[in-house]
Amino acid sequence: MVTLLDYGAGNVRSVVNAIQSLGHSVRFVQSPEDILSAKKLVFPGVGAFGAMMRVLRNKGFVEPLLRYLEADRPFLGICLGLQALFQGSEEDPGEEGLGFFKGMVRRFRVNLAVPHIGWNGIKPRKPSALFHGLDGEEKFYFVHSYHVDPEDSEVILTTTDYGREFVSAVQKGRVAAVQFHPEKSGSVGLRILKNFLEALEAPSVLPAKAPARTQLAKRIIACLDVRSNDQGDLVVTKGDQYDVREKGVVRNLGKPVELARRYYEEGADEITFLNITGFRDFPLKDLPMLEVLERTSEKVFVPLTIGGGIRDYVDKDGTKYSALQVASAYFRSGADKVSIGSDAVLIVEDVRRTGKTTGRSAIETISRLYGSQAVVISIDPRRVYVASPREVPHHVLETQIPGPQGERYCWYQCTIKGGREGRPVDAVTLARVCEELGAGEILLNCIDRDGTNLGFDLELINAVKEAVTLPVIASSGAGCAEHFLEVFTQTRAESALAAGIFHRNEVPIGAVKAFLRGKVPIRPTPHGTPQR
Ligand code: 1PR
Repeated sequence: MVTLLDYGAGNVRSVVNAIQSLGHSVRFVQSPEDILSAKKLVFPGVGAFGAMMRVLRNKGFVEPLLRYLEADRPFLGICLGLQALFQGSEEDPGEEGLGFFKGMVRRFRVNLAVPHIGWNGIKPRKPSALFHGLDGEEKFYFVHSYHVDPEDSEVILTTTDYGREFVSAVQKGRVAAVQFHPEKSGSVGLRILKNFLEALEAPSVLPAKAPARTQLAKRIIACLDVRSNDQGDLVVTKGDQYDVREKGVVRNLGKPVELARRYYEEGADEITFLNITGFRDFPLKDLPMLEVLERTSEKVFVPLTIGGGIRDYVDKDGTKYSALQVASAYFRSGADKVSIGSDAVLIVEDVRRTGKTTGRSAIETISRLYGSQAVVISIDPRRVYVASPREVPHHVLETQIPGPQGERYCWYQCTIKGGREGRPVDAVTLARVCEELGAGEILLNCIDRDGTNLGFDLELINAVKEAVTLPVIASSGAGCAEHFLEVFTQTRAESALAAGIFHRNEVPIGAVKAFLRGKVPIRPTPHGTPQR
C-alpha cells in the first residue's frame, strides 16, 4: 500500500496510474494521521510553491510530514514535492518551505526557454537503490521553471544540464526526491518508481554510464485527430489539408486508445489528441473523449495533450461552462496540457481591438491555475500570397516558394473551426500575443502542408520561432524521417509532430528516431520497437 499526498492542486491521476500499473494500491492522505501511519509516502507536487505550502499548513500536514521525514521513512517527492523539502522558494519569497534540506529553490536564469520542458538526462553524483536497471543514458520528462539549490552537497543525487548545471534529484537515507516526473517518463520512469516501491533497501548502485553533459532531447509527437464517424463511433481520422472525408466518408484510421498505446510503445515522446469537431460539440457532454483520456492514461506514461472545444460555452439549457471548467475536466481525466485553437484566435482579436487584456480569457485563467506549461496554442494557418509587404497589415515574409502569380511575399492567415473560417490575424502575431497572455507552448500546424508528405513549412516555423521564446511544435507535412532532421537543423523548433505517416505505418516512430540518432539529441526508443 502506497500513501499519496494529494493536496488538491491538479492532476495526480497519472502518478496513481503509474503506481497501480506496478501492482501497488494507493490510498490518499485525508488527515495528518495518514501521513504518520504511511509505509511509503509519495508526494507529487503540482502548481505553485506558495499555494502548496499554504494548503499543507492549513491541513496541518507540515508537522507530521517533518516527523515522517526526520524518522527516515520511505519518501519520494516529485517536482514541487522535491522543492517543498527546502527552506523557501523565489517563486513565493514570503512562504516558508518544510526546511528538511537547507537551501533555496531558485528560478532558472538561463539563456534558454523557461520553463525547462522535455526529456533530459541525469548525471548521478552518488550510488542509490533508485538506479537499479538504469544504464545511465536514459532521459526523463521535466517541466519546471525553478530548481533546488541545496547547501549540503552530500544530499545531491543527480544533476542535469539546461543552460547551467542544476540539481535534478536529492537523497538522504530513505528520503528521495526528483525534479523530473517518473510517472511521465515511460518505462525508465516506471523503473525508478518500482525501485522506490520495492527495492529501497537493496544495495546502492551507480548506472554503468554517466553522460559528461546532458542534453534536452528534441521531441517526436504523435497526433491523433479524433471525431465521430458517420456511424457515431469515435475514430482517429486524418485529413488532406484538413479535409477528412474520402468519397464523402470520414477516414477511419483506428481507435484512439489503441493507437495511443501503440505510439507510446514505439517511443513517442508525447501524444496529442485533437477533438477536431470540438468547435461544434461541447466536450463536457462528449464523455467518450474524457473516457479516451482516462483509458489512455492508465497505460501511457508520457505527457498527453488534448485539444478541441476548450472555450467558454453556454449549452441549450442556458447553463454556462467556462473554458477553465472544460480544461479542469480534461486534467482530471489524465491530460497534462490542453491545446486551444479557435478560441485563441478570437481572444487575440479582442486584445488587439480593445488594446487590453481582461484576465478572464481561457489562456489567462487556465495558465494562472495550472501553469503556463499546461496551455498549448494550436494554430491553423493558411498561406496567403501578396505581391508586396505593404498590401496587408500583417506580418509578411519573403518566401522562397513563389505564389501562383510569381508573388514573392506571403503571410499566414489564422483560421478557426478547423480551417473553415479565415480571420484577420496572422500566425506570428497570434503566437506573440498568446505568449504575453500566458501560453506555454505553440503547436504550429499548416493547412497547406497538412497530409501532403511534402515536409514541414520551414519558413512559417522560423517566422514564429523568431517572434516568441516559447517552445514550438512543428506540425503538418512530415513524409519521411529526413523531414524531421530538416526541421530540427533548419529551424529552432523543439518538437516535431506527425500524424499520417505514423497512422499509415509508412514511417514508424522508431525509424524516425533511428535516423535522428547521433544527428540531434533524442530520447532513445524503448528496446525492440519497430524501426522499418
Ligand atoms: O478550435 O480549439 O476547437 O480545436 C480544434 C483542433 O482540431 C485544432 O487544434 C485544430 O488544429 C484541429 N482540427 C480541426 N479540424 C481539423 C481537420 O483536420 N479537419 N485537425 C483539425 C488538425 C492538424 C494536425 C495534423 C498535422 C499533422 N490536424 O495537428 O495532425 O497537420 O498531419 P500530417 O503529419 O499527416 O501532415 P478548437
